[in-house]
Amino acid sequence: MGIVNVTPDSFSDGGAFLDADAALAHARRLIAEGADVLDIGGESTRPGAAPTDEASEIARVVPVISAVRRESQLPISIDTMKPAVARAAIAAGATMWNDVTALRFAPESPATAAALGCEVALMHMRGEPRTMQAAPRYDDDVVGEVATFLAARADAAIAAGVAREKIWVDPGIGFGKTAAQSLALLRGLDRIVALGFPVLVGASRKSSIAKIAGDKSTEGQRLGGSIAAALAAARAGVAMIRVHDVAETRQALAVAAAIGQAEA
Ligand code: HH2
Repeated sequence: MGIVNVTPDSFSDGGAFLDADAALAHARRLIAEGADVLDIGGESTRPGAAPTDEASEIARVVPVISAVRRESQLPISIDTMKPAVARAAIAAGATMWNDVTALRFAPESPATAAALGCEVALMHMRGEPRTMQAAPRYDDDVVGEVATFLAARADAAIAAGVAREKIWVDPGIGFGKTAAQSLALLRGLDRIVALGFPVLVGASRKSSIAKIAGDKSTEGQRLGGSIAAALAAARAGVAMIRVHDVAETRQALAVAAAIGQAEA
């Protein structure tokens, strides 16, 4: 899954793709690099980010989704917590609703997801983006807590009418987690996979990569660590990996898969 941020303040590439034409150019590049899905977002969820209003978010993402859809049949995911934005994005051609609040932001979110009939990614987050990194605490077993939460959110989505086979789950690396907790989740991904839903994981360029590595790298300097996380995720059975660097990640996954294959 290649990331297309249409925001002025995303933690990694914010601002660079604010212009719809620039976002489209970036989307084209990720498609050429071999992305299987594009994740298009118009609101930053970086720690401390200010919320974006619904109309601005729609105005950012819809032109990009429509433009990509005009030239490609690739699945498109809309990264939003707002049901109105999800509705507009799906109408413009998106096929998945990627919700970092796991359909908890608005009371009508689960019913909206059911009515849209699209795929839905349910992500674990402790708190909300503005405050989530303020001393996140878990019981001893962060993986167990996240797995229990994701199972409960999947149940809630199904109860609201979302088809079971449309549901993806995501442990939310870096969302209300210390680097040690994110590391525990990367180590315990097999237990999230065991829930029985396809798993999506995004560790690409996140600050936890630098903290785990013990370096002072900036976002653009975290490709090596991001690839290490992607390989571990693939090994654990994760179905989709959300990344900024599609070509490099694909190459790493291809080589790791080839090495892992029995000799013909
Ligand atoms: N991470 C980010 C945003 N959306 N969605 C899912 N399902 N999983 C993630 O790990 C995830 C996500 C944060 O990354 P990015 O979009 O690059 O930055 P920003 O949130 O500032 O737009």
